[in-house]
Amino acid sequence: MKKALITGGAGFIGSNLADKLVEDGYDVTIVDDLSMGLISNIPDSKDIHFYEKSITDYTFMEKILIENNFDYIYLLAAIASVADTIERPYSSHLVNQEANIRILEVIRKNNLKPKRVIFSSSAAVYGNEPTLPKKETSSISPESPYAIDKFATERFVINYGKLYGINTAATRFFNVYGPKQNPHSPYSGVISIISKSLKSKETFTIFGDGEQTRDFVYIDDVVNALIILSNNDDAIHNVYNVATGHSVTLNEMINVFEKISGNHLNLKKDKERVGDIKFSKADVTALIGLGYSSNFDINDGLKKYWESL
Ligand code: UD2
Repeated sequence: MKKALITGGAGFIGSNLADKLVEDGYDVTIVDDLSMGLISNIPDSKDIHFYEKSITDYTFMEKILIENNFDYIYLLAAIASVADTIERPYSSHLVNQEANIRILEVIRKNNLKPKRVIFSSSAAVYGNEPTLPKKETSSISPESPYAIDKFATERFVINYGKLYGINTAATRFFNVYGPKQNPHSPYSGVISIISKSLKSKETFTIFGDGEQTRDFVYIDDVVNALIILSNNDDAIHNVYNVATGHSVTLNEMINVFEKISGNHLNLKKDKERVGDIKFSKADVTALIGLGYSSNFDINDGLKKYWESL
């Protein structure tokens, strides 16, 4: 039985990945301190082993890594809110960077040989530099502590791989949406916030004119991308945008969502969010080269998401 570790496995992306790995017959260990994740996200299965621990508990992490000798390691635990990292740059750094490097150190010093270690980086690394679409080779401009830690850790992960012979890879997620994204956090993705407003008839606040664009990618595409990166050796020591390669404006997305749900969204406008990126879109040619295709455009993704709710 293949053994996988998912840090942040009670979170949005991690728990969806856990669902898929369990379905595919993996033995899955989840480490999550439940600071953002929810225990209810974790699939109920005898093949899941859940530890309510922070990845900054180095003694625990070392023990679990050595004892289990995982085949696949998914580094998804993070302080995922950009705003939160601006409030507490050092304590978030300890999670978003330091703890991940400690994991790499345990792997290096104990000569562990996982088939893959995948770190989740972010489109945030591209910052406000306006050239689109973003390729993995585009210039980067990490501006928040979040983006700086994501970029630096991504480099550590890739180069630890090259220097010490570890099979590492990294993803740069664009705007991921789908089931299990916690809509109650003010920093949650805009689509989950809108879904909550559509259901409860609460007013949704749109920041700016709604003409900002995003490359919204459905969670099933993201999980599929993680599986491809796990199984295709060409992915080793490379970083990949994970997105659809298409973008829509917020206004367009809201239109589609209203049609699908059959509900009207009560809207109010507020000023543009400080530091908001106006336009975003990924080039996913590199990931397509590994066999990926995005199966959910915004229409299909929102439909599946709404049905799941
Ligand atoms: C995404 C990531 C963030 C970081 C960033 C890098 C998510 C949830 N966040 O931020 O972690 O990687 O990309 O660029 O994926 N909006 C509203 N009303 C709301 C909430 C949001 O109008 O109540 C707008 C917001 O101002 C932005 C757009 O919707 O223009 C998308 O916001 P978001 O928070 O979902 O994602 P983003 O792209 O700011």
